[in-house]
Amino acid sequence: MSILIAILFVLFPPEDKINIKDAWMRPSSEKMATALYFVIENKSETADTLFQVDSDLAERVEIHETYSEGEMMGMRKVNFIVISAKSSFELKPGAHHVMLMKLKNDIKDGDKGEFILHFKQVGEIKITAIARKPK
Ligand SMILES: [Cu+2]
Repeated sequence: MSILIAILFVLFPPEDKINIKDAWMRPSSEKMATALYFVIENKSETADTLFQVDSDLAERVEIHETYSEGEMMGMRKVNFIVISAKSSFELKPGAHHVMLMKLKNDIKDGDKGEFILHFKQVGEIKITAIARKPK
């Protein structure tokens, strides 16, 4: 039986339930802030929740949303992002993003940074983001 399972595993490797694509961040300077963006693909049959992001690049890391009230545009902290089953969610300029505050070093075009994303269902996912200007 276990041989059969092993063969099936080789023929049909389990797909990652959560897939992170196109991770990038804006170049910025020490002590300043910047934002991290990426696409979350949820291929599973259940919703998942991103509730924390860790990074050594900044003193503080928060998940933010952008809002507008009349003429006023701003951003504020949210505690989590829910990604519905079989759907994807894009963090992008003018919308949800991960805010990096009080950067420990300059981030220049082409620099890479590592982040750990914490999800309720799948746990930790480590990603690498590249610094570039918005397209
Ligand atoms: Cu922000």
